[in-house]
Amino acid sequence: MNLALQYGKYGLKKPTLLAVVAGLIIVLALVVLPTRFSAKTSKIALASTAWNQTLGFGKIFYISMPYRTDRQDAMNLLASTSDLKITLINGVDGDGISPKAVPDKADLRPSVLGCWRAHADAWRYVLDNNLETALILEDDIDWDENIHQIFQDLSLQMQDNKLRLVKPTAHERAHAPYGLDWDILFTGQCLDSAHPDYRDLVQVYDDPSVPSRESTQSSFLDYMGSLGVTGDDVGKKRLLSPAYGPACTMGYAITRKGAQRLLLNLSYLGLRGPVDNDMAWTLRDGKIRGYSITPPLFSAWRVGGQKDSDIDGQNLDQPIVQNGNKGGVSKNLKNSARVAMLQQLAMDNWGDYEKARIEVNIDAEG
Ligand SMILES: *[C@@H]1O[C@H](CO)[C@@H](O)[C@H](O)[C@H]1NC(C)=O
Ligand SMILES: CC(=O)N[C@H]1CO[C@H](CO)[C@@H](O)[C@@H]1O
Repeated sequence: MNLALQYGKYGLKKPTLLAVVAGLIIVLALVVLPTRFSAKTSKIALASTAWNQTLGFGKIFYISMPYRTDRQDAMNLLASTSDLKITLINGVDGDGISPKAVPDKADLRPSVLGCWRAHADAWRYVLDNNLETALILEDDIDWDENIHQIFQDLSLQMQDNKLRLVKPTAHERAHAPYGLDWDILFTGQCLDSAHPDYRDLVQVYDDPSVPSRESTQSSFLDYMGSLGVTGDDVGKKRLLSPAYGPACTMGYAITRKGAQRLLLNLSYLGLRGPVDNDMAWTLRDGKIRGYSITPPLFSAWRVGGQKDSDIDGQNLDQPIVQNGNKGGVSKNLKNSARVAMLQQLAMDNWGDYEKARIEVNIDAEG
């Protein structure tokens, strides 16, 4: 029996079989591998926009009362040491808002109303300036010194994440480091809760900058536990999950669509409570799509005393703590950028001259 006959049993001639195998190898080498490879490299290239001065967002805003020049100094200084460009949105004095301009149903203290107004101004700016995304921060916060790397890792997770309902569009693949399938992305909440029926919707990923268990607030440990992240994973993993009950607005990003939905439900149609509460109610109602990052990436910097709040009765009964910024603390961060900044800018000018002088003398003697 010759070979040709043997292959003939399977309806193939030897040369044909070889050609098919060779063809498959060539197709794999020329088409499949490079496409997969280039999809991966373009994902990485897009994620690397997190290294630009606005972390890959259209703009970074921070909200600050005009009179809190101390906090504005601090935010500009901190941003500069992290290579970030931040744009001031003026905080609003609620007493100055005309009753005619107060949204329907809003029955809020002036300071709480003013807080809502400043956030609404930021949403408006996004529409007015045709931004696709913006990150909105408050003026009393801290972040990790590896903020760019943290956002690059987040971008790699978000570009094609498993919470998405539709595949990313060509535009998103080319230009949107965090995708555009969400309205609001909570990156600086002070607590959150998961939708009881959707606990399977969570993307868990490694991040070397995650704070240890000891540095993580118990509300976040509880939240992570409710989504199955416990034990040794605490202190190693971050979670991307649907926002359902977030509180606080120390840092969140919005898309253009998000700015529209917020202005619709939290201005045009009325306002049911403080801005963060109404955001959470709107998320629960399912009228807006949000994601949360846990542990969060922005955290309050607390110095103690009166300076810590411009909202809660302005804490005027409390003293002004001297040495506040030097003794301040923030939670949920592994490497506080405010602490790192002191190191980064520290110097010993005369000590340096002294060392140089000693070296010159040693050289001269040698
Ligand atoms: C950073 O990248 C984003 C996304 O490409 C872009 O919209 C933004 O303008 C960039 N920021 C700066 C300061 O170049
Ligand atoms: C203030 C206001 O009207 N908010 C609305 C936001 O959307 C939900 C769901 O449609 C309504 O129930 C709220 O009343």
